[in-house]
Amino acid sequence: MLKVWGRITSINVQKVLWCLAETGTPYERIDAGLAFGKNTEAWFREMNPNALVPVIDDDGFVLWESNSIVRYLAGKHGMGTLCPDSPQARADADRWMEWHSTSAWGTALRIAFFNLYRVAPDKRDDKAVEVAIAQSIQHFRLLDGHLSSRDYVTGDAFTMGDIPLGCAVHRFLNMPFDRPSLPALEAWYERLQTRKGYRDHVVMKLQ
Ligand SMILES: N[C@@H](CCC(=O)N[C@@H](CS)C(=O)NCC(=O)O)C(=O)O
Repeated sequence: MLKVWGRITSINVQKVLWCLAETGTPYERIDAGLAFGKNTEAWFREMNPNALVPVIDDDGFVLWESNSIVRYLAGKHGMGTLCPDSPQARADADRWMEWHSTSAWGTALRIAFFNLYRVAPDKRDDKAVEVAIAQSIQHFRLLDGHLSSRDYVTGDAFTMGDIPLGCAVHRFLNMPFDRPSLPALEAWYERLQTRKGYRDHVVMKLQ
């Protein structure tokens, strides 16, 4: 059976678990990372030399990098739905996955989250948090504009393109800071919450 290493509070693990739920793929999850440890041990580094979660082992095929895992699972178990058939539609979904993961704002959201949830209050870099929040708002505003004329990031149907951004939007809308009203983004967040996999693996108290 497919194995997933990673703690459920990791946003990158959440992407994978949500994708597995969407495709109805059975799996075994093993806690790893932060308090659970394991990820810095030699046997784990043999799987992922970065010592990070998530990692999957699909019948001997070991893969790390959460977006690559989502693409792999969507291609294997969700061709024509999660992973669009046409090269153009697939590239469109891919584009939004990349936009989240490789842009400066994706990093900004991580900086804000890290400081607010992983750093003791007296050690927080408040200036960095302020800048990160401003950048995140600017980019979620862009996504809000994009979603004002479609239900999901690539159009009428839910695809793998919604997964990384869907995980990020839960954090963005639930972190303790003021943000402008972003109606299309909020409607999309509501729409995602009708999906069991999203509710089960992503919509949780931030910690
Ligand atoms: N680019 C990697 C980043 C993975 C990553 O940063 N994982 C974090 C959790 S979100 C991690 O393993 N941190 C160390 C830990 O949890 O101990 C991916 O998308 O999979």
